[in-house]
Amino acid sequence: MKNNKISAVLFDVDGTIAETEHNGHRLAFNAAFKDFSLSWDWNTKLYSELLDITGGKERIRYYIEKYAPDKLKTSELDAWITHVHITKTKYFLSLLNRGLIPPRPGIIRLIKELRSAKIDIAIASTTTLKNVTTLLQSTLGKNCLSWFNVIAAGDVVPQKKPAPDIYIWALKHLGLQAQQCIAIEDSECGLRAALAAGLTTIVTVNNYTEKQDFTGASLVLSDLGEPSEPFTIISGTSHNNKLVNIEMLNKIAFHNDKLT
Ligand code: XBP
Ligand code: MG
Repeated sequence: MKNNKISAVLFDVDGTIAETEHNGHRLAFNAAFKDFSLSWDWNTKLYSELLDITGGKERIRYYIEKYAPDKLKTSELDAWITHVHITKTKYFLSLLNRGLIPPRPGIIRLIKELRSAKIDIAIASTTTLKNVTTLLQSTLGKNCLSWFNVIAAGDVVPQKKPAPDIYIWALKHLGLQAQQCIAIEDSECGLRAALAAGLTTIVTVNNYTEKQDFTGASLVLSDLGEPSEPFTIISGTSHNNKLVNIEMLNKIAFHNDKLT
């Protein structure tokens, strides 16, 4: 980190850039299940458990193994899951394209600030690449993809979060060391992945993740905050800042605080 200044920020997508899970992915899974004449209904309580399995295809397989073992007899089960997942992605993209999934507070502000300051911006997500690009474009405008130095998503690595692979892949393509960067995550799985890649990590919680264990994070916040609506600190110190901006990110990275 040159002169105590960060070189890049790596953003998780689902739950961090937008609240995509409850009224996005979950609804899309349920809509796809209907198309396949399945009576499966992923309600809030069940989905909260299923979120421990990152990746939609992996999540469907886990559900089958635990709650619908008869389906294990399906011939070419992996291909069948992929087929269901393609339908699920179609529904999810349609929700995004209808503007039904807005960005979380502070996201647009911080990304624009990083861009103006020429700090690298990267994405490290478990979700399908097309979901990421569509969400970014519906949030930041059609031409925004060039703002991102690296978009790491989905199946580019075999092991999804909490494995560090997607962060390691993103750092390699940024050409940066973890110590020069900060990750922003929303979940314990995501935090574990970022920490295992050596990244200082800030967590912005949501309804699904607020009770999770964020040991090792540098700071846990309600959200990134806006000038008119500062964040709430859940744990850690914000060094007297009321919203996450570059000045604060540099302090967090330099102080190297870690929650125990
Ligand atoms: C996000 C996920 C994703 C989505 C589904 O985790 O777990 O799997 O729920 O996306 P993270 P796909 O925010 O930690 O990246 O169905 O496209 O796999
Ligand atoms: Mg997430």
